[in-house]
Amino acid sequence: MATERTFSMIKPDATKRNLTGAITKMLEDAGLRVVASKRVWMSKREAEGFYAVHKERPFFGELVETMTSGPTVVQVLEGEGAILKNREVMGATNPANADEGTIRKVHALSIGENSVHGSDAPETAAQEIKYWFSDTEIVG
Ligand code: DAT
Ligand code: MG
Repeated sequence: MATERTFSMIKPDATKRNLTGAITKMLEDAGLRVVASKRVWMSKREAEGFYAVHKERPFFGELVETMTSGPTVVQVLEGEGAILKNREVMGATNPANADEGTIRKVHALSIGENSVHGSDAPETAAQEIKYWFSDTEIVG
């Protein structure tokens, strides 16, 4: 499998509980390398743009409100098969369905406050990395 980059976010529910280090360690322990990282308190407009694919969903308002409720840590992760690997370490969207040992099983509070985001495909990974980072901010 090829070395890939994916986009990850540690969401406000997790930063508020001081879990940035604990979650980053779970990502690193899975073989992912943090090649870019910054803390941002996203605006409503940034959250709406980032999650535009979900704008017709009934939970969109709640999603934007949650994502703007505190600081987020946005990261680029690099590794073999990084996109799928990150999704595996994250666990299912609803923590009630997440496998043991996954970030969402261990740390998420609910389906809405589920602690982490990860890109789901090469196209979204490229788009999402570009949404938050310039090329010079990524140091492999
Ligand atoms: P994922 O974050 O696992 O890729 P997704 O892309 O389907 O999941 O949804 C994006 C986010 O929207 C998800 O992390 C939390 C929120 N969300 C999804 N379904 C929801 C629901 N039924 N109720 C509340 N929030 C939801
Ligand atoms: Mg998604």
